[in-house]
Amino acid sequence: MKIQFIGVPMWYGCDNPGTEQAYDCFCKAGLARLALDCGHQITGNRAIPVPEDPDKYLDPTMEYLSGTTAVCRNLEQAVSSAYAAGDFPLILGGDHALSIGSISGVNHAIPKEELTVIWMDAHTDINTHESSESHHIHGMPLSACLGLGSRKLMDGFGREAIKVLPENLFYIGTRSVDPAEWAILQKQGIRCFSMEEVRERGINACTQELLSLVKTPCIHLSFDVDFLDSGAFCATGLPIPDGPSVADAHQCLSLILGSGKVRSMDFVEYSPKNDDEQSGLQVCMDLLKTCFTHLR
Ligand SMILES: [Mn+2]
Repeated sequence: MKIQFIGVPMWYGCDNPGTEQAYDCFCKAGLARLALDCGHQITGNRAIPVPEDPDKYLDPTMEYLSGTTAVCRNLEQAVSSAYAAGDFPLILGGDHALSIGSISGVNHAIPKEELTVIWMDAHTDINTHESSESHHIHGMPLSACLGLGSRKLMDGFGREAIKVLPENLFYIGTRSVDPAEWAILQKQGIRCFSMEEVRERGINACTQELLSLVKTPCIHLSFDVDFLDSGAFCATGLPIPDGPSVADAHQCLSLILGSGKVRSMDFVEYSPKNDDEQSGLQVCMDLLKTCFTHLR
């Protein structure tokens, strides 16, 4: 596979500096080498420019709106170009707000009827600007991609106003959901393999059922490191307990990437600031290695 690494050194969506250093850490820890050793080619490796000092309260319901949308527009272009070249864009965050840009970029090549999004995350990131209590945009990317929420996070992004259909969105590992988010999930009929279900049935059975429900030729996989149990991994802004083990994360990633349908991926929310011993970095590099091993 021809892979383009696209770094997104941004923290505006989580309002918590740290995640902007992740891409640099991955590069220095040998990201390119991992991909080459798995037989992939690297056709691009660069970071998206991030504006300095954007206005935090331009819109108080969406903090750092202008900075975040500026980054997402650049990212959209980069992902769209990678797709046009037949390459696999691997988007390395940065915080999870960047998915507005990555999914919008994919939308230039893949219409919503043909795209499935799999969200590996403790959270559902589907608040709107009205339901969010934190006003952090990293909790809103999916409402934006589904065409819910504020026009300011949707207008001008992608080829279609709606980039993902609710029947083509799947969650796994979920365990921290706001009441307003539950209401959206119910109303939209979105299938969520919650941690409760994963604990009961096992990661293998849940991931396999999820893949059996995918009806489209292409998958965008969005992996938030807070998917992992906080006891095993806490190098992120909002670590959440009772999540999957590191072994379960490897298993889940290997099955999804092994499906052969994943055409783009986000890897987000690693924060070196919360990783004094660099043990979290090693977990990230091992997970990325599993991705490269099974990507086809
Ligand atoms: Mn997330």
